[in-house]
Order: sequence, then structure tokens, then C-alpha cells
Amino acid sequence: MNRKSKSVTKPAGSTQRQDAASPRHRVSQSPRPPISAPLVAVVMGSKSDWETMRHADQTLTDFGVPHECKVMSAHRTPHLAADLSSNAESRGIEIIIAAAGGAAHLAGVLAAHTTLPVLGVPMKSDALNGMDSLLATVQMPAGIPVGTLAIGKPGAVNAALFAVAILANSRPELRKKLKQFREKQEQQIREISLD
Ligand code: RP5
Repeated sequence: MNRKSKSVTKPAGSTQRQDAASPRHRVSQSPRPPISAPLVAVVMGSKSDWETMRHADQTLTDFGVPHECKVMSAHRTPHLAADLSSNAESRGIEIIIAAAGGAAHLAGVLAAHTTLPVLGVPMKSDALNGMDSLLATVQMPAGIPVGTLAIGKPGAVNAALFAVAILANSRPELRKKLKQFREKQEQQIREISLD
């Protein structure tokens, strides 16, 4: 499945949906579990951004956060972008992560159509190595904020971690997972030996 051309929603726990004809389904006769509605929308301006943004997708999956990944552009598909953002809150989405490169106005445009928190990830560009994307994303005039992360993969991972931190404010189980993640990360550094 081309995950960048259509919505991909991952349920909490990242469990595989059981096919209606699967042996397990036939034996249990239990109703198919509903797929959790996405809490986070990961939007990117081009398919070429996916190699970077797959790290946001993976991080959200690791934390069991239901999310969707979509390609849409502020300038190539302006109506699609406006619709996604305008309807996000009513669909239960709580955070939008927006990645774009070049004159990276996607995050700002999405933020203009919603009061949900929008996290921007500047993509590394060929011409200016991502500085153009960074400035276009971070330098929002006062009034419509975009929380901007680092250029490229670190920003993609941190945008997902930031989304987890926001969601964790009202979800103790997610807070616990985030603390465990930090503890594991710290332990890995403590165990490094340079000999
Ligand atoms: C932006 O232009 C995208 O976010 C991407 O980072 C950049 C280049 O897009 P492509 O020319 O690779 O489609 O809209």
C-alpha cells in the first residue's frame, strides 16, 4: 500500500487488524475490533518527504499512538490542505505534524485553519540545505503559532515525541511509556564504553 498517497491509521498498540476470513475471526466469532480514530495527523508536502517523515510514523507507532500519514501540499493542493486542517478537530485529531521543504508554508497554512497544535518539521532541501525550510516554518508572524522542530530526521522523531508528550498530559499510560523511553535512553548512554 502506498502509505503516502492515502490515509494510514494505526491503532493504539499497533495491532494488525484481523481479516474477517482469518482463522481467529472464524473461531471466536467476535466482532472486528474498531480501528482507533487517529489522534495525530502527519502531513507532508511531497512523497519525497516520506523518507524523513517515516521516522515520525515509526515513533508514533512505537508509542501506540493512532495516527494517519498523508501527502498534501499548501500550494499544489491548497483546498485539500485547508479541508484536512478545518476538519481535523471534529475527526478527533489532537495534533497535526506538518513537514515541508523549500518555501515551507504548509505548517503555517494548516495552523491557519485550526486551533489544534501544529508542529512543523523543516525538510532538508537541495538548494539551501534546509535553511529555507527552517526559516519558512519557524518564522510565523505573531498570532498563528507553529511549534517548529529541527531540520530533517531529528525533527521528525522529536515532532512525534512532542506529540506524545502533549497527548500524555491527559493519558497516564502514555506518560508512563514516555518516562520509560527516557529511562531506556539514559541507560543506553550510561552503558557506553569507549575502550
Ligand atoms: C515541498 O517541496 C515538499 O514538502 C518537498 O519537501 C519539496 C520538494 O518537493 P518535490 O519537488 O520533491 O515534490 O512542497
